[in-house]
Amino acid sequence: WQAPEDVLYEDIRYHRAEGIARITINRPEVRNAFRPETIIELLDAFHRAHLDPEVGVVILTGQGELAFCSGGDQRVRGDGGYRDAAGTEHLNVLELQRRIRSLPKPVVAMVAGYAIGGGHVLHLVCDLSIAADNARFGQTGPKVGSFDAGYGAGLMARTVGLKKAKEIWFLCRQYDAQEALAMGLVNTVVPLAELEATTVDWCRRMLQLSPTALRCLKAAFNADADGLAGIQELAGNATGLFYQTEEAQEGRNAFLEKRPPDFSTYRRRP
Ligand code: 2NE
Repeated sequence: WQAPEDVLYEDIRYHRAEGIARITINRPEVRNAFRPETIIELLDAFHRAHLDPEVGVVILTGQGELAFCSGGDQRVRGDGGYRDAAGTEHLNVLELQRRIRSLPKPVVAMVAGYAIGGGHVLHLVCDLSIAADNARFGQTGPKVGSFDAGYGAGLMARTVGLKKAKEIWFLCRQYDAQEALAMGLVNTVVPLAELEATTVDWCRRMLQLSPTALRCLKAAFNADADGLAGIQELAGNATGLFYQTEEAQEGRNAFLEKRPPDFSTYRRRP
């Protein structure tokens, strides 16, 4: 048993219990739209979940039943990005997308209500998406003068196929949960009343599994789409595992003991 941990933020909530970190966008009055400060808090929360050895799985969700996230807060959109309180314009949600991808633990989007615009891309970059039957998905960029030509386009195409991805972006339609399931945009659809229980059940199942295997698999799934940064994630796991071998430790020990390394006992495996 671990003590629950709650961390105080303004725009989001962070709660950890039973190895699960739950990160909730808490701006229901704007359908959980994000402003730059929301993203700064989310970056911090995901970093916290990354570093916490007690956390094995992360849930990203929105407060309430009406929305997961409706994307960038249009009220603070300036001419070159989203304005923070000091007037600086940001597109820092892109950094958050990368952080979710590079977090070496599964991230599950728990979606009730709208996942729209930049909020839709946020669920897309999560490893798994569990949708309530009231969930609605879509991009609005071309309607509101915006687009996401990074993961929003490329990962979308890898997820639902090129034709469907173009339809999503070119028509700016909304799709219900069953349509999203049919196109492979979400993993499952459950009644709204069962959303939380199902999500926690899926998380508990993953917590039973090898964390190293899940970590390496996540990096493997991301590697090609993420280019050298993706290969770096995957390769970093190999380095971390190699460091745990006597062979690697012989190199370190020899340096510290100021002697030549002796790798002669380590066999070349086929
Ligand atoms: C999300 C959606 C479909 C919900 O519709 P509905 O009918 O359920 O609610 P309603 O009345 O539209 O919204 C409730 C309140 O939330 C605000 C609304 O203005 C409204 O406020 P009041 O009238 O009550 O004062 N609200 C909702 N979304 C907001 C937003 N994103 N920013 C600020 N206020 C918002 C419907 O609300 C909708 O379509 N929302 C807009 C979705 C959208 O276009 N998002 C931006 C896409 S661009 C983006 O996210 C992006 C990007 O493309 C690239 C980089 C970074 C960001």
